[in-house]
Amino acid sequence: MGRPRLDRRRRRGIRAGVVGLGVAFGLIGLVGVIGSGAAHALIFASPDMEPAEAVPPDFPYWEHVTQRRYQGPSVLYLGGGWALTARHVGMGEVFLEGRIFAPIAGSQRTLLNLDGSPADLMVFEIDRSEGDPGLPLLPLARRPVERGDQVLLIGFGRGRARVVEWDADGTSQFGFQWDAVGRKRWGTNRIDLVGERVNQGAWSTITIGFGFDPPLGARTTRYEAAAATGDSGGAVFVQRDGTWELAGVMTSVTGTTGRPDATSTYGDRTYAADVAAYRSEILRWTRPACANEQDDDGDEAIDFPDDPGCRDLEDDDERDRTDATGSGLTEIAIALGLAIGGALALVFRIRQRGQSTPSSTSDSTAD
Ligand SMILES: [Ca+2]
Ligand SMILES: [Ca+2]
Ligand SMILES: [Ca+2]
Repeated sequence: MGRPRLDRRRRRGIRAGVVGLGVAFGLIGLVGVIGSGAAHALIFASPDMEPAEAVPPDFPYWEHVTQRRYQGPSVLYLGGGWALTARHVGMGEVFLEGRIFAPIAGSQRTLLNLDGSPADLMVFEIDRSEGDPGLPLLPLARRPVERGDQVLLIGFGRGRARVVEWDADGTSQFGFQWDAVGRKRWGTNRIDLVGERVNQGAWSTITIGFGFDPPLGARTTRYEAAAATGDSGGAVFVQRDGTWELAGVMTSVTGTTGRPDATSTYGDRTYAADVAAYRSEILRWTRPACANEQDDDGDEAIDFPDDPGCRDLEDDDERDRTDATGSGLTEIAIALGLAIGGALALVFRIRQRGQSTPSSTSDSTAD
């Protein structure tokens, strides 16, 4: 990770943070995958704020959060053969249900903002020719989270190693140095800001963000955590009406200057791409016709189970069997129309001939 800057220089700070989260330390993250892992992904506000359970209770999408095979940052499986991650993570082989799935060359799409500029967010398709991971479609948040919403974070980032202290303008500061390995863990936080545009090089991303609060703070959550290297591409989930929805994809962190590299401190902020802002484009690229929330066949019924042409959510054609028969009828009707046209033409020709024959007969008679 480069040197983060203060908020006034947030853009530079975010750029530096992004490199740290996803790419520069990615190879070290792989060590964490192989290693025996006493470590924790995400940085927790205190050791007793780390969850005891390996998987969040009553959470159905744990397996959808996975990682790239080689560089180790996080990748989200959307179901239906498509993966979502930060653009700076990029596409690659991913682990799902204990197997490795290769990406399909040329399938990657960088998601765009309404003004056409690219965001730090991308989708790519995985090769399922040797079997489907068998995971359901991941629900995507329809509306952005709001300030104060509690969120669940899941990523493959580095964990918290030791406390480090440094001097900043004459006052002693402390933080938590990141360990050398990444591992899949979960934590919580509370949304502090929404709709902030984060610019990083060529990418401009609509984000949601949350601060890293100390234990016992007024806004501190039970498993308060911040992102670290390797959490790029990791998930931010929100629960609404009993359903978990993907609300964000973690992309970057910002913090104050002067700290040692690879260190988190209270007040740091984690940013995630706002999934609600990119939802329609994600659906357009990644969802079959029966799950894309569009009326693809113009019968005013949308998707499974409302459109009777949809066998299931993975069906890529909203036209149903009746429609297929209908097209058969259309062909028959066209054929009949041609036949009728031919008959009419024939009758016409006969009548022409019939008319002309007497006249010619008449003529010839006249001859
Ligand atoms: Ca549809
Ligand atoms: Ca339809
Ligand atoms: Ca239909």
